[in-house]
Amino acid sequence: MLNNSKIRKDFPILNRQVNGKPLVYLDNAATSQKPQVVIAALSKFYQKINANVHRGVHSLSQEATKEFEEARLKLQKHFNAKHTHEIIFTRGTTESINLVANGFSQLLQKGDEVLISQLEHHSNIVPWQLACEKSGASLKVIPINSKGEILLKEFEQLLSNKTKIVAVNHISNTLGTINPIKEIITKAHKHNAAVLIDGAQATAHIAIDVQELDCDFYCTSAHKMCGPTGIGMLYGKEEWLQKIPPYQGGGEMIKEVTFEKTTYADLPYKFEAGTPNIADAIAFGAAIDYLNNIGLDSIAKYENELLAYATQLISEIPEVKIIGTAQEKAAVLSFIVKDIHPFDIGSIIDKLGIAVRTGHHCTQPIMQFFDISGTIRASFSFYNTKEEIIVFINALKKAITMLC
Ligand code: C6P
Repeated sequence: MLNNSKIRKDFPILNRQVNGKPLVYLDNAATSQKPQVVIAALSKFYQKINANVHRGVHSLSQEATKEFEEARLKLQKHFNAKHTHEIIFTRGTTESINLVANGFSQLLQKGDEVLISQLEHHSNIVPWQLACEKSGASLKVIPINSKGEILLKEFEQLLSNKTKIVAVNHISNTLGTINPIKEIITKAHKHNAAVLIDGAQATAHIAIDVQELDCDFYCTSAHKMCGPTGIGMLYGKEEWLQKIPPYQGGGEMIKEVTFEKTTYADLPYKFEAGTPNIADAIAFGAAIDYLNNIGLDSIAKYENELLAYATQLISEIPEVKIIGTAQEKAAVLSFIVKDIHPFDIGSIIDKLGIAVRTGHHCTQPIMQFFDISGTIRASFSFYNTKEEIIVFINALKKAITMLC
């Protein structure tokens, strides 16, 4: 059982007021709040350990290097990668996907196909459009149904020996749909296509085992997992990371440089040009420890209860229509209110201390599918409470009375 009132004390920000009201933070899909242990890991690094990594013979640099590489080891263990060098530190999911798409742009040829789904975040669309533009490959889109679920039959029909990579999200940030990625990976592999999973919305809610999934790439951002912004992870199978060319050039990613030719460093450094985001990588490790101490299974169970509760209460409001009603859903509740602009609802409830996201959520193709301009999105975390959901629902009712 998750001890929610104890957990809330770990998050200093949850004590603050916004617009004179206690903060009710329901924008967890955008970014999560940070527990004190993560804040402390950051400040400890700068107060006691700060030095560049992999460069100095001096003790401080060696200490910083040790902590930085220990964070990589934590990620390897947490995601069950086979090798530590399969974990690349990036700025976040967006950079992880760009790294792979940029690499693939040099492997793809005219006639090849890249498959993504209608459910993707712009971060898992635009890099592939760029890769297709560069290489002459074509981008194909797996359709969804009116609940916001990927159509697996249509996916199978799109797969062929032309498919070189399938890139789909694990959980939709806009609808909360949990995609059947294991099935998608198995089917894609039958056609020898690589699979990239955009796990930005999944890793704070579901325990991920990349070997069990057998995905070729898995991407996430620390800031969605109670960790800092500006740091994330690309997991890649060793053979793929060997195959794709470096993403950026600079220090750290080289073996030998002459004006005639440069040879690249071994994995993972081939993909980590320049001074890395050392403090944030270490704090990412602290965030993973924190989540594991609570337990991802308990987190998922508790968040599912919050989602069911909020869904039940919001369904009783006649003006509300939920967008995204997949069978398998994470704690994301997107909805519209008649023809009222989502921004207007968001602004009114913000005055009451409630933080939700409004708009297209960087998924314009989902909005086009549902023929809407945007939604109001409440996304829940394990530090939210049923009482906060009641405050949110009451505020929403108030906004509806004002606007309808
Ligand atoms: N979604 C949201 O409010 P970055 O910005 O690189 O950390 O993550 C990008 C990203 C990629 N894929 C998915 C499924 C995501 O949800 C996100 C980030 C936030 O929904 C900010 S747009």
